[in-house]
Order: sequence, then structure tokens, then C-alpha cells
Amino acid sequence: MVEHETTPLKLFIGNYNYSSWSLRPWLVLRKAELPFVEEVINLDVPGYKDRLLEVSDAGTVPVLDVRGERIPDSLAISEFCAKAVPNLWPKDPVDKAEAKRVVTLMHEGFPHIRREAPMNLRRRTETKMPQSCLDEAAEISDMWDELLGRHNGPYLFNDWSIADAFYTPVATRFTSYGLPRSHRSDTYISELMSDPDFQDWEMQAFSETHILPETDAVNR
Ligand SMILES: N[C@@H](CCC(=O)N[C@@H](CS)C(=O)NCC(=O)O)C(=O)O
Repeated sequence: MVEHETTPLKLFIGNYNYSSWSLRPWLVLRKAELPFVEEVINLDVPGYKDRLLEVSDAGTVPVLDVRGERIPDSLAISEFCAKAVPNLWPKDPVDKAEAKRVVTLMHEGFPHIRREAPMNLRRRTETKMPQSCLDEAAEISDMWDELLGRHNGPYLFNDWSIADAFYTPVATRFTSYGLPRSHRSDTYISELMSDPDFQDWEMQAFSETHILPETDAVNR
């Protein structure tokens, strides 16, 4: 038996409503069926940065505790899960390389959609979004279309993979900010939003009372 099966993993996360980076590895751990406990660190409250730095030198969430060792970063945690459990990346090596490419695109890119349409699960607005944000949304919708068409969806590489975990928080932004998308991308968004694990996370977000006024005010 792998040792971490006897010692539960612990995932430190930010607010359910706002922490898109936390949602990604949380979904991966759920799909991997690795038992884990979670601890929420509310962001932007007095002393929160000290608490983040106590948990890891990265000073950010998510962080995974593995028997006292800390793994910061959503992608590093996802890779840890993929080493422990098969099938979190596509099996076909070319598809796997492509999945890693689109995950890296999300992990490092799309600055406008991240800044101008931050994840905010409780939010529904019809405000006109900045053109830079609309341009990135169109780029993402085109990319989803191409992958869903080529792999014959429902997920980007047909079976659920880490790529879908990385784009779930993006799908929530299309819903929150009414970002334009193709019919096929809309179907993909509905698939991700009706995922039972995502819905468990969303329920926690809806019952959370802590708010981040600055995030709520973006493009109000
Ligand atoms: N590249 C990191 C980014 C993590 C990140 O920026 N997390 C945000 C919360 S979603 C955070 O901890 N921010 C700390 C702060 O606001 O000071 C990852 O993929 O995990």
C-alpha cells in the first residue's frame, strides 16, 4: 500500500467563491479518488499572508501537505496526483503532450480574463467586458471548439483530464460575466458546471459568507 493512502493528504485552499487556483487541484484530487482533508485560508483578511507563509514559502494557495512535505502550485499538485493515479492525463502520448500544452497556456497565460473576469462563483453580470477580455474569451472558445471537435467531447480530450480541471474555473467566468461562446463551447461549459464534484465545491462557495469587496467590484 502506498504510504499516503494511510495518511490523509491535506489541501490548503483559498475561498471557495474566488480561489480559481485552489479549485483546479481540488477537482483533480476528487477525480483521482485520493482521500484528502482541506483547510480554507480566507484571503485578504488581516494576517492572511502570514498564515500563507506559515503553510509554504510560496505564500499562495493551493498547497498540498504530503506527510509534512508541502507541494505548492496547482500544476505541481496535479502532477503529483497523476503520478499516484493513472488516467488523469490522456493515455495517447500525443494527446497527453497537447493536454499539457493547453494546461500550461492556462497556468501561464490569459492575463486579461484572469484580471478582468476573476472567478466569482456567486457573480452574475451583463456588464460589457473590456475588449482584451472578450478577445481572450474568443481565443479560449475557439480552442475548446477545436479540441472538442477533434476528440469528439464531452471533455477536451474526450475522457475527463487535468485539462478540464484547469478550464473549469474559466468556464465559470463565461457564466458569471456572460462571455460570448460558440454552441459547442456552451455545451462544454454546461458539462463542467453539472459535474457533481464541481457542484460540491460550488455549494461551499454559495454558503461562504466572507467576501472580497475588490473582486466583487471588478467590472461591476
Ligand atoms: N501559480 C500558482 C498561483 C497561486 C495563486 O496565485 N493563488 C492565489 C489565490 S487563487 C493566492 O494564494 N494569492 C495570495 C495573495 O492573494 O496574496 C498556482 O498555480 O497555484
